[in-house]
Amino acid sequence: MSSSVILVTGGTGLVGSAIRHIIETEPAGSRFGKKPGEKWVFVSSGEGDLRDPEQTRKLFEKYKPTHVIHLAALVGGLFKNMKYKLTFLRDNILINDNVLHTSHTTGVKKVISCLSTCVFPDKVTYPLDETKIHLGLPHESNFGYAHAKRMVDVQNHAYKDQFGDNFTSAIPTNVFGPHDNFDLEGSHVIPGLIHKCYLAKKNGTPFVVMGTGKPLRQFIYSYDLAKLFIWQLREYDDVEPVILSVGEDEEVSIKQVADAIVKAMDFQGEYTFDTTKADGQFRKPASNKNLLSLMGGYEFAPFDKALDETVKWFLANYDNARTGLNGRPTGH
Ligand code: NAP
Ligand code: GFB
Repeated sequence: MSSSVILVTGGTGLVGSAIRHIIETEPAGSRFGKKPGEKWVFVSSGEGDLRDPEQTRKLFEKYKPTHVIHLAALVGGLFKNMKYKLTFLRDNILINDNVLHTSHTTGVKKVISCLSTCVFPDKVTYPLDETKIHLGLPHESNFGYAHAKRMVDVQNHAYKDQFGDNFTSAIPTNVFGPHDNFDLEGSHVIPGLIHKCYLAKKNGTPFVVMGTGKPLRQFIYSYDLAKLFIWQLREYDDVEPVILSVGEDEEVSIKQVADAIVKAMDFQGEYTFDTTKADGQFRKPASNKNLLSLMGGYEFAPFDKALDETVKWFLANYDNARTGLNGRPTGH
């Protein structure tokens, strides 16, 4: 990719910040490091609301990207998804259509969009693999977000079919790491529980986990996901999506996650489960066999070590993090 401009939409979020960290810290010229002639641009919604076609056009005119890693989205945990299904559907459809169509009209050489394992059907044989995206309805709790994300795979195939555009996508599992959204209501489980455990320790109140603690999830550390996106940008040119995930054998229960957070926070207080709250989808086990065969293998960070680093980052950056308690916006 001699002289190229890589635009990362959603460049200020959990995943975008991780890609920036890897590109800025990995040895230049290495597999995941910055290559000569590459200019990386990380943008926030402050530089352009991608729900608006005109603002999207202006952003592309300003940076003239040759490649796009499209991460920008309305993102949230189970409880926010359950509450705002239409907003998750419409905002993400608008953002994705504007980014893909502007990439097409401005001749972008490659776009990688970001889906999520919650796009897969809720009732299908496990493990989930890339061939099963459209084989049934997604889980009720997040059908708005899931259908908007599935549509990206349909759009990619249509742009490829009619115009030959090199638009593809990635399907990460649940992600965690520094710069996450730690808002108590809208966040995902790991940042939500880290924040709740922090407040329980600080205020001497019980640490309350939502639901039964039985659901199972796979969690990928944001810095690992960042490297996989850089690999996909440089070494993968197929329209078919790729699951970017730790292995199926890395599934953990929400209770195991909460136990690990209690340990990482050295919390000694009362620790309970509020079983009146929703569990959401019981599990969504995704296979990373395709990824590992394409990449020739990859060593993921151990979960406990990555969780410790995330807790340390949160404690060190509490005043400026997206906690929902300090005026920093935690999502649209
Ligand atoms: P995040 O931390 O909430 O960051 C979202 C990013 O998108 C921010 O940079 C935000 O800009 C930008 N954005 C939001 N609405 C926008 C708009 N209308 N116009 C322009 N920019 C907008 O999200 P994330 O967790 O990094 O997610 C990144 C991608 O990964 C998303 O596509 C998400 O669906 C996908 N994903 C996430 C997970 C997960 O567990 N987090 C799992 C699977 C897939 P501001 O900083 O200005 O708000
Ligand atoms: O991470 P999470 O919100 O997303 O929730 P999903 C995972 C599980 O954690 C659920 C439990 O079983 C929750 O009941 N949980 C326990 C909590 N305590 C908490 C808490 O304090 N906050 C949260 N958020 N959960 C999302 C989809 O599903 O996965 C999104 O809705 C997206 O669209 C995301 O795909 C990656 O894994 O259930």
